[in-house]
Amino acid sequence: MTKLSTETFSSIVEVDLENTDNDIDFETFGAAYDSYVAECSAALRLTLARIENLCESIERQGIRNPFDRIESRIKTFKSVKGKCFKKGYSFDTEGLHRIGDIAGIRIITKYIDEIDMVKELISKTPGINIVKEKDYVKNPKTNGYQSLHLDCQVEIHDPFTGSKLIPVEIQVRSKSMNLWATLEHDLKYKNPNPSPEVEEKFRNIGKILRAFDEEAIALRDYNEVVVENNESTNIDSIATIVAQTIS
Ligand code: 0O2
Repeated sequence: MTKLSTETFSSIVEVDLENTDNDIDFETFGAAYDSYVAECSAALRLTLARIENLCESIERQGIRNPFDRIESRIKTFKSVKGKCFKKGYSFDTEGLHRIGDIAGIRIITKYIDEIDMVKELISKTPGINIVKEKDYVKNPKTNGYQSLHLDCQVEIHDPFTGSKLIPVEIQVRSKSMNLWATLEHDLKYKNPNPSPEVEEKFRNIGKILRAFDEEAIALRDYNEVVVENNESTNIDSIATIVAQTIS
């Protein structure tokens, strides 16, 4: 049975604005954050439960489960303040509502071609509505960042305050893309302005990991098609065999 990981991930930018010269009322903003975060947490729990149900139904079908690991987090107040500052959003409820990733889920796949499978499965899951998609897998960012971002809306029901649509961001990426993003996250955290040489190295690592991801698919298909059919063959002819099998 699928066991959902309870791991959490942390935010990249945690700007501390408390000590800067400004007339922002952080106490009122903090109260608005606390009440909105309660709703975001409810939406996050609902979404995770729906993904868990989805994983169980995939396993009942006996098909390969593309969900290798699932992580989640609620954006900290410090990180929310940093994002409002960076984006020029107001430090109030309106500004909070413009941030689409206070509730965030990260889905890690083993193979790169499972990213679209996950998207397809989530799009068919009742109660999780994909409203916008940013595909940094097909169009990586200039720094080399790759990941599929699904901006979703999840309805929460409260007997006292009624129903509300809450944004939940789902990031889907392969293990290697996650490794890259984690390394870059750590670097940015320690050094927000890396040198052009370091940035170039990250772009190159991104390319190497992408090539690895493509090769991993070939190896997986080799195992599934050639080994399971008990055929002995040269690994160079895998592509031909796989193509023949698929067509
Ligand atoms: P954290 O650390 O996740 O809290 P918008 O364009 O306004 O709809 P947004 O949120 O500005 O959306 O941008 P986008 O493209 O959805 O990316 C937001 C999140 O993706 C980031 O959240 C990171 O989690 C991740 N991300 C995007 N670019 C990079 C990158 O270059 N490197 C790494 N390591 N992660 C990235 P936050 O809020 O920046 O931070």
